[in-house]
Amino acid sequence: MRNARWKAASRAAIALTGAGALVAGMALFLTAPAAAGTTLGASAAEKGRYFGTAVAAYKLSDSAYTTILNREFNSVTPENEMKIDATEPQQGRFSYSAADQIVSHARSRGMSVRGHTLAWHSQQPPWMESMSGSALRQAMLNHVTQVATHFRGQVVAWDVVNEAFADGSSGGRRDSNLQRTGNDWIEAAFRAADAADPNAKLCYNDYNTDNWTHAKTQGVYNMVRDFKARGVPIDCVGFQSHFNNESPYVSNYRTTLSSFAALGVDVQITELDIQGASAATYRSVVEDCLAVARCNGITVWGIRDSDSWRASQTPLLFNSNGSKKPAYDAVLAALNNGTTPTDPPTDPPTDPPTDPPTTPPPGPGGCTATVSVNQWTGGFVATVKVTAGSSAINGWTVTIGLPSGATVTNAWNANRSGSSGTTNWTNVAYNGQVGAGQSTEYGFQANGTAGSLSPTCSAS
Ligand code: G2I
Repeated sequence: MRNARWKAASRAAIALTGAGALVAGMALFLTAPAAAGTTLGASAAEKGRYFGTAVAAYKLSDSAYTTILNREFNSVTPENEMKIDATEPQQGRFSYSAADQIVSHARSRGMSVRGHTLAWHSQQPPWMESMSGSALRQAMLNHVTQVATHFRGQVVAWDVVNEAFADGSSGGRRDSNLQRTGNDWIEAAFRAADAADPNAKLCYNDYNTDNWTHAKTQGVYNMVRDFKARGVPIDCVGFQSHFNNESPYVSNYRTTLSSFAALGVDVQITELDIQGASAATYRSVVEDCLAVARCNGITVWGIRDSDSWRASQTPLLFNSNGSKKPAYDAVLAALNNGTTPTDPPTDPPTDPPTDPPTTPPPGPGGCTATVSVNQWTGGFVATVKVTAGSSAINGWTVTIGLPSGATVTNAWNANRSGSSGTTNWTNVAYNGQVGAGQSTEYGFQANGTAGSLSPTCSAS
């Protein structure tokens, strides 16, 4: 049953990818480049992905919070409201109001919902914590059935089982009351979820499974391979991706994502946060996901740093005051480029027109450039908007004088000469042609203080 659904879902994904490739290809041949997305959700959607966040129900009355939520994200995961202690605080008495509030907020705004989580050793209500054996097995399966049934049709993907593997070198299961009901408890939970909501994608979700060489990663991989071989209904694997000094991002992360995907499951980054919010690391994570066709979405674990379970590590994309951090700009740029910044798009048009458009002569209208700066202590990101005048242009050069002490460290969507003092920026292959009155954007990150920048633009 799940196989048939799975094929239909895959077909839809392929159709979407095909349309995306066509649009990306067309951009090369139009006078104006396709507008890059200006929010995380819109930009991810252009790549056939979602960009989500964990949401706490009690924050939905905070307008600063919902302004960012509604503007930037197209997927939500209830941070605590769907957990066992929240949904079944007393055995057989289910409580959905906080979770329903989040689901309704999301769905009324076109955002999808990830369900988190049906079966977990942690955040069990006291009645469940004290259970064991077949009574616990039955109670767990009933919980999965009841909750998945309540949210049927409203949750696109469920973290059916969360964090069932042990840390360290064993590569085996974590000890817990659920594990002690028998090693097959995980597949039993998946089968119950499948019966209750046949259309939801069913995921296994865990942390410290990012490094391909780690025993825990291999343990989960072997379980998923076994489930696929035996027809246990699993559709996806969630990588929480809480990166910090003890558990840092590693360059083999992309290998991990692609290796799991090769088993025939979707992969999703489900709880992303990065200690210190390095823009470069955030960018790498996004690029890794985009490089894997079955990595179909990214969720960050909170909106502002003050919303984070690890607030002191300032690991998120927005400052506590709601302003965008450099990591935000890096994520957005990575989503828009779809590959390493400054590289050309990887999706060549599959059917190039037989008569490529002839290059129009340079027009008399020239171009103008404006810059917006996101400054923080010790550095800034500048977003430069190049606008063609009364005629289409075929290329552009922007000159920006940087104040002393300001040094460019990183750039996207433009070629650069000079990293301090006078800097010159020219279009890359895919954003030189700009229609009359149309715009394109590039950006750079720099150390130091921007002050007031006055870019000039010349067209060719
Ligand atoms: O621990 C980080 C995450 C790891 N992966 C699974 C996620 O479900 C988990 O989320 C966190 C939430 O972000 C926290 O908000 O899970 C914690 C509990 O394991 C959540 O913390 C709890 C506190 O422990 C409770 O005291 C508090 O009542 O949040 C509750 C609601 O604010």
